[in-house]
Amino acid sequence: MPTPRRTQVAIIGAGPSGLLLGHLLHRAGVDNVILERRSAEYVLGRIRAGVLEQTTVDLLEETGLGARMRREGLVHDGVELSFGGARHRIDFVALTGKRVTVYGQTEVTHDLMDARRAFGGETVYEALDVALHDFDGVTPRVTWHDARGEHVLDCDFIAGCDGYHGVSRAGVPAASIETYERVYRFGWLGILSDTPPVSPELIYSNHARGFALCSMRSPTRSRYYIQCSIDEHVDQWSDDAFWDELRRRLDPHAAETMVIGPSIEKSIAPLRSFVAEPMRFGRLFLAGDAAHIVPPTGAKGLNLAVADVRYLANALIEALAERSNAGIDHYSERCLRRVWKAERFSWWFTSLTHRFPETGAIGQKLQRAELDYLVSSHAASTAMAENYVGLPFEDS
Ligand code: FAS
Ligand code: PHB
Repeated sequence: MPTPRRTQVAIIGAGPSGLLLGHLLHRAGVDNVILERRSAEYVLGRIRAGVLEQTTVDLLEETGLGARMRREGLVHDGVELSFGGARHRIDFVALTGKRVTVYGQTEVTHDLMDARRAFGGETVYEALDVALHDFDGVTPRVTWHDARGEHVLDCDFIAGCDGYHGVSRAGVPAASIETYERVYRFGWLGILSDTPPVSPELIYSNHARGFALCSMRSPTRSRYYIQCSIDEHVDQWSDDAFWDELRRRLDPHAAETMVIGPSIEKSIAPLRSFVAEPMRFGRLFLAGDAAHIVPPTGAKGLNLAVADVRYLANALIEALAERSNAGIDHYSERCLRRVWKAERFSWWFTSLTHRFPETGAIGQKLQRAELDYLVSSHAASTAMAENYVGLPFEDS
């Protein structure tokens, strides 16, 4: 067996959760190593989230990651809901005093990678067969192999930041974990195109043919989604077929003014609501998609991951620097309070905007009634807005 190396925190996964945790720990002088199954190029090639809550923006700014986001991020004061052939604006600033920032997850990941490279943080890419050992004791260990051979890493703590399909949650004994899951019978067909966005703010559309979302990455790059059947394959959708279907699901003005062009990325994402409880197992802590998944309708996935990592970094720093276990003992309970509120909002907003054929004609009528109420009631609009812009952190 190779000679074991040692670090304080072994982080599994170099997505936004793992990279941000490594960044926050490094800033506090906590040594950490990240193990990532894929290459850096592969990680950057995944097109994911687009909307950052104010709390996420503030954390990135406070920790030296805000320069490019300030330059290139698009600050939005509201969103539009499209139904019945018309658009209705939800004014975040008037209702909550807060905004959101459109800045793609790819860019956040890029900034995190650049920061890690600048401080010389170690990320092992293409680390294969990562395995977690003895995290229920006091000497956790991680093993893997790569092009250089077999590796052993001893550590004080392991952070499972390896997403829904990762090895960390899978390594927890079934008797120690409870999971809650709802799989939706549809997916999101997403397209990225170098075309100007159809509207300066996002448009969420409830239409008899199905949900559609108009988003963006910059003034010259758009991101669009349409609800599709989960058993469809992306190869079944030509660009022309996508643009035709998208325009049929939007109000006449958007449909007529939309600039279309060739897709530079096109993929189908499944939708699910998923939570694993608890999020801590001895010296193993789950964060981000490794512990929970939300349907992307509420733009919560990435923001929830950031909130977990903020709590986890503070807890591990307290345990390692101040020898206090208060933070790690409360980590799971503190994260799950926020997680379940985001799960509820994401489920509610998905239920309100998507087609559910099994609910029949009355289902559409009830959705329309709730949408009419939502846009005409200050209380209902405020409730939607304060969840969308992000609930405050609970540090008690
Ligand atoms: P990630 O899944 O991003 O990262 C986990 C990392 O761990 C990956 O790099 C993976 O390669 C690595 N890994 C996995 N197994 C490993 C192993 N055994 N060993 C080592 N490494 C391993 N959220 C939104 O808000 N809006 C959206 O539109 C949106 N769209 C999405 C589309 C898709 C297809 C998916 C899957 C998610 C989407 N999300 C969206 C949610 C997404 O943004 C996540 O919330 C975000 O990526 C969470 O980041 P991480 O927790 O770091 O998980
Ligand atoms: C995106 O721009 O990718 C995006 C925006 C809002 C969502 C989901 C995805 O709710």
